[in-house]
Amino acid sequence: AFNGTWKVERNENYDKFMEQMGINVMKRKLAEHDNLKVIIEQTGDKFHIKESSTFRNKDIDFTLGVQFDYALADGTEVSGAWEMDGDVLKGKFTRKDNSKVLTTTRALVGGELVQSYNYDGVDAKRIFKKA
Ligand code: MYR
Repeated sequence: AFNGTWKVERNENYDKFMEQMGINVMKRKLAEHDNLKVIIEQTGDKFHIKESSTFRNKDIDFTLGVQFDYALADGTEVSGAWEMDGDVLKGKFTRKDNSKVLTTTRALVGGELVQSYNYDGVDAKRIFKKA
């Protein structure tokens, strides 16, 4: 159901979230308008994701329930895993530099892909439309 090409359409509280992550204002301004596109291909428990933005192009492979390493666009390294809870993807990742936890979910809501983020008490959302 998550399969497809998704383009970010709007953000909610993303600037505050990035600020909490420690990202400086210049990078935050750029990141608000990063034109993020994710192509999701799910086969059973396995996901292949092609991420592209004004920052970079990146391919990510993971299996539900299996830990993997991931670097955010600003270089911050995290390690964690995605799991499926009903129709919702739930991710829990730990920053390697300070051991703080970032949680994220992906859910389909009214034909849109809603990705939520929480870090250190701050919530944000990015909402994607199918391309
Ligand atoms: C993926 O499924 O797309 C790859 C794994 C995602 C790991 C965690 C995502 C957190 C992204 C936070 C970005 C915010 C930058 C301040």
